Amino acid sequence: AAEDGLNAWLRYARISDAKSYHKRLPSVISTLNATKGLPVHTAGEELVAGISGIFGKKISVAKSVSSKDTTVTVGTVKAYAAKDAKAAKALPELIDDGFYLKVSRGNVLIIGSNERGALYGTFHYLKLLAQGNTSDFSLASNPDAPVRWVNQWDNMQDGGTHGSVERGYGGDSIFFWDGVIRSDLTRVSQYGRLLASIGLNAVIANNVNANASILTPENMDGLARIADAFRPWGVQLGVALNFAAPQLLGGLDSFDPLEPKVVNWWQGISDNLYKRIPDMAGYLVKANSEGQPGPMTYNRTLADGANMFARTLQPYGGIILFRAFVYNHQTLNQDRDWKADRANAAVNYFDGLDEKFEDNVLVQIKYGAIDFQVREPVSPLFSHLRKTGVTIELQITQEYLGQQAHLVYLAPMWKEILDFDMRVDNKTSPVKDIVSGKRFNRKLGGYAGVVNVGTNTTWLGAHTAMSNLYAYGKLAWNPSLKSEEILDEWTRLTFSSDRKVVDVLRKISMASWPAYENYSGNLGIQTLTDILLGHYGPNPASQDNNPWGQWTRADADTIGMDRTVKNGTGNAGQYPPEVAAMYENIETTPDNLLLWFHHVPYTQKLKSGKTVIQHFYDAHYEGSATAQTFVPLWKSLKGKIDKERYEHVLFRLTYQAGHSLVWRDSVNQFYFNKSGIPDQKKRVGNH
Ligand code: GCW
Repeated sequence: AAEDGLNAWLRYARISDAKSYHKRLPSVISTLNATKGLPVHTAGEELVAGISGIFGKKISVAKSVSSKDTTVTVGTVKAYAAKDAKAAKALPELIDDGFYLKVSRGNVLIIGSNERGALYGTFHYLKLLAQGNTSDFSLASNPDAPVRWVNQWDNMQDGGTHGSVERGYGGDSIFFWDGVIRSDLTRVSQYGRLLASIGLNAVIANNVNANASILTPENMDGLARIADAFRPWGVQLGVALNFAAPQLLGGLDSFDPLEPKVVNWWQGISDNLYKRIPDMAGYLVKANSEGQPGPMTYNRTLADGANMFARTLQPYGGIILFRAFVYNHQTLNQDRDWKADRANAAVNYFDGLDEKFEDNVLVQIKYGAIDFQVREPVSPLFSHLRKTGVTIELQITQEYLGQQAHLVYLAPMWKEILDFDMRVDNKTSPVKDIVSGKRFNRKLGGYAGVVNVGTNTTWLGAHTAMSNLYAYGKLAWNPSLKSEEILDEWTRLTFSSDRKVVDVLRKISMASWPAYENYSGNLGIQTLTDILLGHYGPNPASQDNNPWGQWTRADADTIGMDRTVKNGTGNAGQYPPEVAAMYENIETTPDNLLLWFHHVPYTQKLKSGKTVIQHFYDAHYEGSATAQTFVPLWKSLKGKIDKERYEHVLFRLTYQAGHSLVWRDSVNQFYFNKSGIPDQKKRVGNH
């Protein structure tokens, strides 16, 4: 049963009435130019496993195919053209990683623009089969953006614990143990399979808070083994770097990015990595943030720092993702400075650098200006970088969102962000088109998802949390998909196609983000979690009076951050004019971001007519009441899901229901104590 977790949505579970499908299925597989260890070959193996698992039909990869056989043909455009130039010419237009798939009376054609695309098409076909769909159709599918990466925050070593994962809630690292790369990388290969099946194409395995020791010769050899484990799945490996490595590891007396000896040192690192991993994806760098070293130590700009790495990658075609999450958590001062604002940091640091980056630098921007809160406006930086490619950083691991102990389906939140119209130059500018590169005509761009799977056989610590990984991959490929359709597909593949199972998971999942927002922190006040201790559980008091900058500025009468230009931190003014005007004005700021942008009395009226404080009370009751409904809904599925996964999910949902009450009462009591304003419905306070 551990297999159910490990295979996630790729279980290839036997379908009912399996035999009745046999005559509509291909009888033989033909792979064009397959090389062992590369994706087209993998595609052949996956077809064998899938068709045997789902239907109990044994088919195999044939050397030669006779015209009597119904055949599934898999390969690249190039290999297909060598076989049949005319047919290849007639294919629809495919870009990198794209595929064409045609099913016609048992004959199936899967042609990828490259090897990876062929594998993606194969998974697409197998997912249809697993849902009992064998109908004829044809489809050309191209990714919305070329960069569809995963960031893992796995530590090389961590003070005595062996292979921990920062903000990971699914066990130890699958990559590292005791400061080196694990000898058994079976789980890495299984991970690669899951990632390929949802179109993700590269992984940074080590934490952005990077340990310089990742670059020892021994560890570079280990990284090459990780790359080997991923390669059959078309997943490339990249490396997170510690900016001070020339000093920490190389023994130089400096890590100044403009010093020739430092540049040479890094060139040597890139050369050595590419010698071992010729298809390495590139680098990820966090610099001058939260205590990490960076170019500003030497009065150099962030662009000077990013470009140093970029140039060492250019001979090899690699790219660098350079994070925009730059702020100094030691200098922010709430008490003395009404205008201090962590949300302003990224734009302040990056403005003026737009023209300065090398072409293979992408600036990686968290979706909001602070840090993966339950609701944030889109980071204003997306509208400032026009010449520079960007990636949007989304967080699959639920750091502030219940740490996989709460079910929170995140696709609806991500979609609000991706669909948000920035109105750059007063023109339609949805974030998804800025990210993909379409809006500003940039070639490179895309997605980076912080996933943080671990050795737990559920990967993320909870079966249901995997819908977020699934949705992340699907949206990175096509951000216009609907949250519901992604979820339903995931449910059918993971649990069952039974109507009731699909309905219940949809009900719970679609209600889960609004519920979590309601019981954890609404009106844009952020997730009111414990800032200092692990970001878990309620602790509204911990938000303020510390330099972390996730402030609420709550006192006895008022609450919220004044981010207006006229009287506050000026953050609203970092947005393009139409959006800035909307946020500057209380009347036009949506209720759900009111306290993000404005400092108001608890008695301030919302558009709903309620006061802020009454909304707090009511929302916390509503959200936790919704969480109570998840348990009976799930129980109605008893007998429709295998016992082990049924019990596992039930345990978590029961816990969530209880913990939502803790959230409700702690937050409500806290604001009652502060404001002294009674709940109109007499639930909160001393009765
Ligand atoms: O929110 C913070 C997290 C850190 C993380 C950091 C970052 C990897 O709490 O754990 O460090 O963001 O994104 O760099």
